[in-house]
Amino acid sequence: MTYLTKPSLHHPTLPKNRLGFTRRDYEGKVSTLCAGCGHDSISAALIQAFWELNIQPHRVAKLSGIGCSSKTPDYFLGNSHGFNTVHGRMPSVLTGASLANRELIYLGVSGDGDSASIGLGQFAHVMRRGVNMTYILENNGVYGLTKGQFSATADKGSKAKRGQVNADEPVDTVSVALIMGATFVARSFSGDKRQLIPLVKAAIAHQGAAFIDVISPCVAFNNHPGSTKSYDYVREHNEAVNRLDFWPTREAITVDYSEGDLISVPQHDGSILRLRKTSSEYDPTDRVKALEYVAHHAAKGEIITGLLHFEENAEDLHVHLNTVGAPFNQLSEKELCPGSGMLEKINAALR
Ligand SMILES: Cc1ncc(C[n+]2csc(CCOP(=O)(O)OP(=O)(O)O)c2C)c(N)n1
Ligand code: SF4
Ligand SMILES: [Mg+2]
Repeated sequence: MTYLTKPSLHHPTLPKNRLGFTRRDYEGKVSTLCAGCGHDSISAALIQAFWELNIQPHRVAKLSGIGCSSKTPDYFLGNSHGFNTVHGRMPSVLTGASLANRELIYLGVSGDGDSASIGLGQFAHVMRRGVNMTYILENNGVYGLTKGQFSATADKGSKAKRGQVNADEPVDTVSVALIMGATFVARSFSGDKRQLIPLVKAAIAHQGAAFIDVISPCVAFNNHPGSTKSYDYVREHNEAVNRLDFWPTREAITVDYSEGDLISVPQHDGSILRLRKTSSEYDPTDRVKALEYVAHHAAKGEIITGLLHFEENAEDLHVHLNTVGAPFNQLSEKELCPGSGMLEKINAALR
């Protein structure tokens, strides 16, 4: 047996969201990952975020590539649509699905091996095209599923479990996303759910390419002294530049911060992000400065986390392409195949 289905019994006193669902309704199968794997904490954060946002599970489409990280969509949102693609190809399959039906909420889940090596090209293009999605990269610096080889995000000088030292420069996926024009870019840590859950909620509300690089230690192959992706290392070197709070429209804002430290950002759906700055010099609206800040602190061995960049009035691929609003499966044959006359017209316009 390769997976275990969870029993569907519900305790009557479990808290329910506005739709009447408990957190159990957002869970999936029993995880087969190693006990303590950071990826399981990310699945738990996703369950919590979707439950708190009162999103009907059938409105979500989860897509992934390969690796332990890409297995995780089986462990949350069991009542959603899912597509486990092949190595590094999740972004193009997700782009196609999004173009065919913009009414679903798209969640891409990937690993550092999946996204930063064979999938680097697809990762870059899905960011620059502004595909409306939340892209979660579960970053442990190794190929966990194939027994712990260094991945392209492993830091130069980082030590493998058996002592080999990584000589290659790392691919910093946050910097790639920033350079490629992603309109929501964040970094977080699987061990910090207070930071991760609001970031996920805000990314889902964002209209455009939202990217969260989540450092997610691999307890089997990359959690030893000398690794820069271990629980201890990340806890010691984590510098959060801000803390986020997220309010769906219908809820009153109850927390009060001093105005100097606060940025309020309305989202396209009317929800509000509130960013409490923990670093007075950090401005998440300035893409170039964000790049510089992340690189400057990485050189000192610091891992900068929080909402690193956002564009308030972001546009997505549908706006860029002026696509039709209705999902393709709701269009008639006449609308989908307008006939040879129309094809001739298009061809004539291209001559
Ligand atoms: C085309 C292709 N090449 C190689 C593999 C072998 N492979 C399986 S998982 C994996 C690495 C996954 O690493 P990562 O994305 O970091 O996921 P993790 O297991 O660390 O979460 C590789 C190379 C594959 N499945 N397909
Ligand atoms: S091998 Fe590493 S990444 Fe894979 S489940 Fe185990 S701890 Fe997680
Ligand atoms: Mg990995």
